[in-house]
Amino acid sequence: MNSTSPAKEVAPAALALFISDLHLQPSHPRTTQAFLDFLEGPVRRAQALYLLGDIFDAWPGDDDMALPYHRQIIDALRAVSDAGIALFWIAGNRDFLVGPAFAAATGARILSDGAVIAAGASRIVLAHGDAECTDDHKYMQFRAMVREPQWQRQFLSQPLTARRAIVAGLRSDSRAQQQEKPMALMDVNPQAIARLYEQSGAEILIHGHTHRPACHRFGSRLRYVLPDWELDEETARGGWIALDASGAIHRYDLHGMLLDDGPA
Ligand SMILES: [Mn+2]
Repeated sequence: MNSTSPAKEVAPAALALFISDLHLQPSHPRTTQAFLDFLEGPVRRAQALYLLGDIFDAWPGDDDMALPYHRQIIDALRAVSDAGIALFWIAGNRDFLVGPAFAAATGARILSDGAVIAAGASRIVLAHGDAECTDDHKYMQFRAMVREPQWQRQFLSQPLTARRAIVAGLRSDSRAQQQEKPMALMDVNPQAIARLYEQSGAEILIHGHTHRPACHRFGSRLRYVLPDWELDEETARGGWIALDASGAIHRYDLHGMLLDDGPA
């Protein structure tokens, strides 16, 4: 089986794949289908899939799992874990209310933001990325509030219909604010990133959130930023990061084509 040309040889078997920021929502059918195809395709040749936040554009609580749209996503994730592929989940700023019932239904393990995994001889720290956007003081205050267990209990005690409306309102507020905020506020803060390396002891960081896909190098430190997925607008974008058995990390575009980051 050596007949594939290099151009067609995409997304080889991997130890782990990393994605974030799909912002899945019923009004984005192409993005949703691309995610389902990804779960059926490249993910099946991996041993683990790490979902690093904002997989859903909104999540009012695990009792919304019965919604047919959510059911479809959950069933597709369940099929992946049933196939023996480990699923790991880190909350984003949109889907931070995903909880134990979702984890049980999908077979995913929920990790804390800043979790560290081993990759050969090196360590990789995983984060959504919102906690490192410390220049956005208003957001950091909001984040501290909504991550409090007491706030979450109180929020989840409201009727589902009310929560759906609140979550939809938060989304449109955040979209309006994003248009007013200076670009620098919307990116990670260098000191916050430095702290993440120091606290974790890792030299490699993978995060999403900023929608600015890249591979940044600072001396021996590497910072990979995941792309967001958007196939319902004119220019389709998306992609993932793969960790292979040798500990090498590569970025892939939406079509599974390798993006060249040059020598490591
Ligand atoms: Mn985000």
